[in-house]
Amino acid sequence: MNIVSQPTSPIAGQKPGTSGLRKKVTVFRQPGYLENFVQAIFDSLEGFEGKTLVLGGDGRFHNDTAIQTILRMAAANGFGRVLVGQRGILSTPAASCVIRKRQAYGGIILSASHNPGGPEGDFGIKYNTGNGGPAPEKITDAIYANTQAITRYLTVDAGDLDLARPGATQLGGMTVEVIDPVADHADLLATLFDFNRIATLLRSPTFRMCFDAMHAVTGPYAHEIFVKRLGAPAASVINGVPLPDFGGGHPDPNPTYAETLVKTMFAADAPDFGAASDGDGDRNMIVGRRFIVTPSDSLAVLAANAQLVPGYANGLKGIARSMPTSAAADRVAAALGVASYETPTGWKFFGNLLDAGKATLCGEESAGTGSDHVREKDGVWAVLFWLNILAVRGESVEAIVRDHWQRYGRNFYSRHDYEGVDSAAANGLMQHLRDSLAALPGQRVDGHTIASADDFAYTDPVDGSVTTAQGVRIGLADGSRIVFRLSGTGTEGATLRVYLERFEADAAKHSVETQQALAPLIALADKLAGIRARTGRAQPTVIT
Ligand code: VG1
Ligand code: CO
Repeated sequence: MNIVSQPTSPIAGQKPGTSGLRKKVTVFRQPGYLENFVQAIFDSLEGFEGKTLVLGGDGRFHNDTAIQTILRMAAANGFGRVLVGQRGILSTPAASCVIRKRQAYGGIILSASHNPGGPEGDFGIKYNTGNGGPAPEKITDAIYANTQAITRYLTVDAGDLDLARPGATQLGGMTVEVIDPVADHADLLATLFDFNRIATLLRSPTFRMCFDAMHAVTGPYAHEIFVKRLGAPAASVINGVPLPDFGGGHPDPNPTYAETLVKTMFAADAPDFGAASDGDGDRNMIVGRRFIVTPSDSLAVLAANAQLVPGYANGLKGIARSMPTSAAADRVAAALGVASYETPTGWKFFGNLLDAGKATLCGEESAGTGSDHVREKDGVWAVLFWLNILAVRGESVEAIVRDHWQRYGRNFYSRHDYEGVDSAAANGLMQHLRDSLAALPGQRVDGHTIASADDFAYTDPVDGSVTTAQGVRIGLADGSRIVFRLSGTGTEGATLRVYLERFEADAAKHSVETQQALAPLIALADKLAGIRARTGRAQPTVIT
């Protein structure tokens, strides 16, 4: 088979963000766009000749075409074997699981996660290393540098392969093995949780669950695990068929976009437990009957109840959370006497802590939770963790969370997103905040005393790498906090994220509505950053 060296030239803007390179499908379909980036990945790697690459995606529009292109390029670049999910499907956590279990050199995951799909939607690609986790910045920086210097990409002269049936075929000197996308991941999850106990709960006539796969990648995983292995009624999984455009929806499991689930869980005859996952299956949303669990609280509750779950019964090594995530998990870590870590946003920053055995559980306020079983956040894992806790405690989701607040206090928390803001306005707002940092501490504004103000920088405790400019943090004298940062996953304009947090020890005040409890902070955020004036937005696009 002919290896073709195709001349090409750099394409601007191929800089990976929080989680890989994300652009509009129309951008990815430009000649050479995907090829340049994939070659830049391969050119940043060493010693992969003859080794195994894992390949799969969330099934969104363009997934199948991109996979065929990448297979040809992997063969031309000298990989020995590619393990590709059947029909090109692998959820992000499943890809991480397969990389680890099969000791692959690395993997390529095609996904724009929670971003919408379809011909006018978004597409994305990211590289994961041999530990199964997202490439650290050292590698993503090298990939970006390669995209700016590229002169050729390598491919082979071959047609498309049939990826519908499991089994092996040859592509030039490389073996392509089509694997079951679900089995390895489901088997791993079965080792962590008490499947017998969860099965008893799910088969009980007095317990009902609703899992919304949002027409994204978790449909087949949910069917296999909840329905086939655990015996939940088939109707427990809704929107379970993955569609290239996610049925026109926005596969982001939050109260705004998971509208069907929220309606179901707030109806008079609501099920006992509701959950959803995102485009690529790494996020989770947990909902009780008429009760939404904030992701930051969910991490804290999982940590506090980990001893009830077989895979974590021996204790946690530590708990890591991204900086904007609420400090609820820190309180649990302190009570357990284990270390807590605060990292920049994005799962790639947890990899070293997990590899070094410093952390067992990790979480982000954006509905991502996971553990050292893989090196990605894991939506179905989080759902099983909750089910395991519910099965053991026999209480409602709401009762468990309220009991948690009673014990540890409540970290009122909310994130306000302003999507599609003019980039210059968003950058101007951040610059204005950065310029005011030095003068803020000690100031009194509308009755609040500002205790600290900085732009979050992180020194990795394992390899000493430093990451700067990760978000402006403003701390108040009463322990409340406002964080401002710009999203690194969007494809249109800028998304401003404002994270608000206030601790309340007094259980008598735990039932106050969240936005009301945070109202003084919301007003202060606007005053300090000039959100309305600078963005022209009176309201956030999404509140979580
Ligand atoms: C967002 C979230 C972040 C998450 C990232 C990838 O990033 O805030 O917590 O790790 O998405 O999640 P940003 O830069 O837009 O805030 V996913 O489910 O895309 O893989
Ligand atoms: Co995701």
